[in-house]
Amino acid sequence: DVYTNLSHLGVPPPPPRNSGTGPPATGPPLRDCQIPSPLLGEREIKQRNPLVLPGGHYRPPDCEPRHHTAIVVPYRNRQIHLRALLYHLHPFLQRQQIHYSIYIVQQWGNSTFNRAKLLNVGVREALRDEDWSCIFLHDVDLLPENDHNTYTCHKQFPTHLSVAMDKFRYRLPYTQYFGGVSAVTPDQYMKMNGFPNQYWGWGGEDDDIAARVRLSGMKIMRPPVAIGHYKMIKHKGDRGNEQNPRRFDLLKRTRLNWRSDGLNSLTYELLSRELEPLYTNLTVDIGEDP
Ligand code: UDH
Ligand code: NGS
Repeated sequence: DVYTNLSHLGVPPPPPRNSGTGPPATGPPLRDCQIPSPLLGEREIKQRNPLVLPGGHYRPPDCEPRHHTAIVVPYRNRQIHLRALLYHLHPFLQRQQIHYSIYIVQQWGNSTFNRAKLLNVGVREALRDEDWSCIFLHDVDLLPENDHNTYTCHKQFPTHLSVAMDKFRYRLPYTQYFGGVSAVTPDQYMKMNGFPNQYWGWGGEDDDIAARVRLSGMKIMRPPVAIGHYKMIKHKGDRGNEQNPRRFDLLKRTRLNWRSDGLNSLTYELLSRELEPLYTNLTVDIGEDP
């Protein structure tokens, strides 16, 4: 310790410092902080968002909202990511004065994950609740970083929002990329016959959705790269969502299949619909890869 070496020069010893492991210098000793921190729970997030109603529903209290947006999140077994998303998204959407609800569409069971089919279920169930003017399709691990990235829809065409993700060094990885966060109006969704139901496992379903946009006579709108910034919470691949080896074959056939596979061929069983304090929890049996 440098002070010990200076004591012979008359330099007074330092005040006792909190070493980080022992008790603090004054007052009674503090108890160890709990792990995991109890301040990170959904109850605490609810306290920070007192105007959010059961089901994760919010309406600006002091003005008539111009936008009515449902946020649909395909989900299974990502609790830490879900908390971070709720912590971040509720205040973000309230700052934008949007009337919104958050829907978590949870795939029941252990069959291979099917992101696009869960999105179809989410859109259909959200539209049972309200006449949403815009539906956001939102991965659980993506946090918008710019308040001016508004969670609203373009009147004519589907929008891709996550154009600059940190993991792609804030650039689009390729021109047709449509993964992460996107948005459609109910009309646009209908026009493209929703999303494919046949992509079990990781990859390709977002490319199929992008192809549907084009095949149904629309194009993709995007915010400027400087606005569409997202942070992705780092994670490894999930068990039950291994790369889909059939994705390249399926993509070759989007042009033939998009009219017959999608919203108009969707079947599922809704097992429960719970109004949690911060979101609507839809648990759904979507079957399995035949
Ligand atoms: N999802 C779940 N649970 C799962 C799988 C996927 O909730 O078990 C949802 C979640 O909303 C996720 C989205 O589906 O954000 C997309 O899945 P993903 O995060 O696996 O896709 P992404 O392309 O990650 O973001 C690729 C796998 C990362 C492997 C990296 C190894 N280097
Ligand atoms: C493409 C995938 C997309 C995926 C994108 C980014 O290759 O589904 O990479 O992946 N398409 C196919 O596999 C056909 S990422 O870097 O996030 O792992 O979204």
